[in-house]
Amino acid sequence: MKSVHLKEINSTNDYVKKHISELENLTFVYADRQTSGRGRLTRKWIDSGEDNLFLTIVIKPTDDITDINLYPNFTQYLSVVLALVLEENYNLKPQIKWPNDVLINGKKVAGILAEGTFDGAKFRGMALGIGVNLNTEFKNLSKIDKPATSIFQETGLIVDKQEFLKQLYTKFCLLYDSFVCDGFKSVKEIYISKANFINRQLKINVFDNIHEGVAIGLTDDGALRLKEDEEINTYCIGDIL
Ligand code: BT5
Repeated sequence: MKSVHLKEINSTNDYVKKHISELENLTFVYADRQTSGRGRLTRKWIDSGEDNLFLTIVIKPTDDITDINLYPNFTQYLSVVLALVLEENYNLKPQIKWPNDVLINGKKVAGILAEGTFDGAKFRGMALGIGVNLNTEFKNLSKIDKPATSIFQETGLIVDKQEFLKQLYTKFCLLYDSFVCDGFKSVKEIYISKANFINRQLKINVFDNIHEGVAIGLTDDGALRLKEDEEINTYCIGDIL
């Protein structure tokens, strides 16, 4: 595994964006402490201690990625990879909440944030960030503003961070070639088998516009198909409320 281990950093995504030219594709950059972890928009990612994971995977443009439309799907790809790791190694039943939150028993165990980096108009690469609550205890989970959990909270087992990183890296690489070749379609079936929103009445927020309907499925590109009254609309970005 190509990796960079940092003691403390503001954000592993910022580190990767800053150092993108010297970092190799698929390097795993992780930090023990993250002082300004970010979520989407202006949201924050809470660091509840160094026995949790703050990781950014370096994705660079390579010859095997021929379709630039693949990049937005990396977050959904990573949510599937993580869900499989949780299921196969920790005997958990993870759920995926569109587009890429991973939950256990309805509580968020991980968040994913991808950010592109450009030189003018030239795409230099992507910082594919993920925070996973490995060992957060209940008293710290309860300080988070939305329902949150950790692997430790769900299993009672202390998670070895190095072991977890290895499991994530192995699964990420195992499914990578078919993902690069076929895109979201290659993991769509697994994603849907873990999706907790299909056939449910939902409200989604898309750039501060609320849409309401029944989630009837996903497109081959990972966009949500929402039946609103008699219309079916597809959304490639948004938040389930
Ligand atoms: C995310 O945003 O869930 C993406 C989080 C990505 C974090 C990683 S850590 C490594 C890398 N470096 C960074 O700076 N970021 C990435 P979003 O969908 O916007 O959700 C953010 C919301 O999740 C917050 O507003 C809280 O409600 C909740 N939250 C924050 N910290 C949490 C935690 N530790 N566990 C569970 N939920 C949390």
